[in-house]
Amino acid sequence: MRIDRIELRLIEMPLLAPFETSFGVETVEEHLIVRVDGDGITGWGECVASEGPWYSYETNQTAWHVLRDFLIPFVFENELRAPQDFPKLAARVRGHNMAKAGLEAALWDWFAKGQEKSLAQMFHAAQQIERDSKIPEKITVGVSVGLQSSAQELVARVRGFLDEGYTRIKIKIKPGRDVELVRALRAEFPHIRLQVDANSAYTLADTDVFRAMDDANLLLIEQPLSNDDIFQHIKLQRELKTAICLDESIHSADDAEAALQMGACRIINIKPGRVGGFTQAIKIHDLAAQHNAPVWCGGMLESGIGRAGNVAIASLPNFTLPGDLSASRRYFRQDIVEPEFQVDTEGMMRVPTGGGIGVQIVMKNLDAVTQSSQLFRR
Ligand code: OSB
Ligand code: MG
Repeated sequence: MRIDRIELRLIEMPLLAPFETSFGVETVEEHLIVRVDGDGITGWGECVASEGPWYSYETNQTAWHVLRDFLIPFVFENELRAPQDFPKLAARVRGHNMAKAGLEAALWDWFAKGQEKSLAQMFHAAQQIERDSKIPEKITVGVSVGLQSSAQELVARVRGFLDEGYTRIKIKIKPGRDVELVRALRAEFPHIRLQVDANSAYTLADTDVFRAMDDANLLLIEQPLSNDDIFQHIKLQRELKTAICLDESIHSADDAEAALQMGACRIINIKPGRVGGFTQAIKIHDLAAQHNAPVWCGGMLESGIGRAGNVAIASLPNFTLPGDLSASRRYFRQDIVEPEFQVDTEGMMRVPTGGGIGVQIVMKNLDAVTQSSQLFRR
């Protein structure tokens, strides 16, 4: 069992519609694809850093540098017996969780294919709670809707997604475009599962904004205050009935424990990329279960490669809230995997059952979106 070739690609996939958040607008999704080869098996992973350091400090350029100069050599200089061996080696690198997670994902796929198991089977075997839990055939998924030009436009967009079958809607908010949007949606759709995501755009001085939406029956308020903050979220959560959910602030199971134990949030958004990979994501899932805190899987507008891993991890038992896992068509004209991810009329998505990520890479589509690539050998 030995990996002797690793390839990095920078890909650019145009989004069907611009995605606007409190930190900016994206029109093209730029990610890194990691391919590992050895023993006749190929593993694939996606690194969810972006073109700019807006959501986190990582960019595709920092991820490429950290992968090329540090993380890829770790794989060539050591014998890995399981995917969980990689984060132990990678721990020597401080931070750069997205770079780590992209390579770890490719290793999980490679090991899973070697054992003829699906990623969902691998993750269920690795978790510590409910070891005998069954892998669901399908999971309930949601859609994350970016800021629109007006409240009416947002209502129309949301109606479209509800008509497609989605049963949980998340909207992005930013100062000046918040309570009004929640009110407009509640007037049209009083009973839908609705939540908001601020992407760190507010301060404690804005507490009244959140009080004003506290009676709107929201599932949660995601990352209202500063990225990396725990302390101020404790103060805000004390003022609200609605659960706070942390995204940007949680980089590890230790962060999750601090936040849950001290009451900074009641729910955690798990993004494998943000926490350094599936190994750490499973630890957070287990820890949250011990705290009776629900988790759900966040998204980074992934291609089908990253989406496959997210869907597999979202099949674990404590992922009790629908994730930001939408159909390939919600993002892109054409995905780079086959079959594409689809959502049925009940708002559910199938969990792949094939080996590893359980979807095939469409090489001509991948080649068409590749901007640059580099090959590394043991
Ligand atoms: O905060 O959850 C977020 C996309 C890019 C960066 C941050 C976030 C998001 C999303 C998109 O909300 C979710 C998806 O992939 O559909
Ligand atoms: Mg978020």
